[in-house]
Amino acid sequence: MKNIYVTQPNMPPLEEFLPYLEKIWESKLLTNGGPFHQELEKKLAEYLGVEHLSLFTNGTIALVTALQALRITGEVITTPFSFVATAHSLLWNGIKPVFVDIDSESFNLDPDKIEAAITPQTTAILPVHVYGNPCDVQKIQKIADTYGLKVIYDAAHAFGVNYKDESLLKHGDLSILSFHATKVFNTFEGGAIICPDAKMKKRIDDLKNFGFADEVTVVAPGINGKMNEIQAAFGLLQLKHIEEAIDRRREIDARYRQHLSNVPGITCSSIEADTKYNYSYFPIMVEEGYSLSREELYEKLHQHGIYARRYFYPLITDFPMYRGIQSAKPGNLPVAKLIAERVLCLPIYPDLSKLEQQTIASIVRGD
Ligand code: T4K
Repeated sequence: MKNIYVTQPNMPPLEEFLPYLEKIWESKLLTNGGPFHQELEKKLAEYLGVEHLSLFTNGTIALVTALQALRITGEVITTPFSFVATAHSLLWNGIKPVFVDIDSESFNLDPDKIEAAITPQTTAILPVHVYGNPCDVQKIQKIADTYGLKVIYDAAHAFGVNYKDESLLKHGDLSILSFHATKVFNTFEGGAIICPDAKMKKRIDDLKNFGFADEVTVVAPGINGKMNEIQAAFGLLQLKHIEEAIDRRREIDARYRQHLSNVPGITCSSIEADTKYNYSYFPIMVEEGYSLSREELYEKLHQHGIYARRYFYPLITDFPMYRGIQSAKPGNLPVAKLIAERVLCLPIYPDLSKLEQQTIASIVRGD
C-alpha cells in the first residue's frame, strides 16, 4: 500500500488550471493585486459570508500584519496548543505572549482562565479555533469589551466554518486564514485577513505592500505579504470544487466515528449542533484503557506507512524561545499538557479511499 499522509491537497484536474495560466501569460500581470487576486478576494468574501478580505502570501505573514494593523503592543494572551506560527507572530512584533490553558473539549483557550492573566500591559487576546472548532467567541468578546482589549482570531483551520448560522470569521476585530497546501482550501501557500470594513482593509492592503498608500506615499513600515497571480488563480479553481471537497471530508469524518465508536481508550472529538464544520482534522485522544500508548500507536501506524501527526505536540511553550516565560510553566497549563500527550490526528482528505480508511481504523482498533 502507498504511504498515507495526515493530509493531501485537493488537486483539481490539471487541464482545468491551464486556461488560467494562459491568461497570466497573455496579460503578463504576475502579482501586485492583479485581476485574479481581485477576483479571488471578491469570490472568497462572498463564499465565506464576510464583508472584506485581504489575501496574503501565507497565514503567518497575515498574522504578523494583523497585529501591526491594530497596533498591538505589550502583552497578548494566547494558547500553547497551536502551530508555532501563532506565538511566533507575537515575537516578530516584539510582543510578549502570555499563555493560558485550554478547554479539554474544544482544545481552545479556556475563557474562564483569561481574566486572571490580564495585566496593565495586556492589549489583546489571540485565540485559535483549533481544528476548526469554534472558540467561545461570546465569552471572549465580553472579556475583551470589559478590559478594552482587541481580539485577533487565528482561524488558520477554520475556512468555511459557520457558528450559529453565520461565519465564525466575523468574530473579533480581525481573523486570519491559512491557505497552505495542507489546508481544506489551498493556494499552495497563502492566507488572508478578514476585515470588518473597507477602511481597515485599505490599511491592511497598504501594510502588505511595503506600506505604500499610493505611488509616492509610504504610511507604515509595511512588509511584502502579497499573494501572486498563480496562487490566486489556483484559489479560484479550488473554490469551484470546495463544496465537494468538504462533503468528502464530512463522509470520512462520519466513517471514522463509526469505525472507532467502541474502542476502549480511544475518544473522538465532540461535535456541537450549532456548528457547520469543515472537517479539516480528525483528532483522536489515546487514553488510559487503550492497549498502546499514544507513542506506540503513532509508531505502529508509521510501520504501516500511515503518517498520522501529533498536532500539537510539543506544546508551543516547550520550545526554547517560550519556555522561560512565567506563563509557559507546565503547572500553569495542565490541560494543554495532557491533550498534547494524548492527541493523534488521523489522515483526512478528499482522496482518502474507503479501503485506506478501513485499514487505518483496523490498525487503531488492533484487529
Ligand atoms: N496558525 C495555525 C493554527 C496554523 O496551523 C498554521 C499553519 C499557521 C498559523 C500558519 O499558516 P501558514 O503560514 O502555514 O499559511 C503544516 C503546515 O506547514 C502549516 O501550514 C500548518 N499550520 C501546520 C498545522 O501543518 P507541517 O510541518 O506539519 O507540514 P508537513 O510539511 O509535515 O506536511 C504534513 C503532511 O502533508 C505531509 O506529511 C504530506 C502532506 N503534504 C504536505 C505538503 C506541504 C502534501 O501532501 N503536500 C504538500 O505540499 O506543517
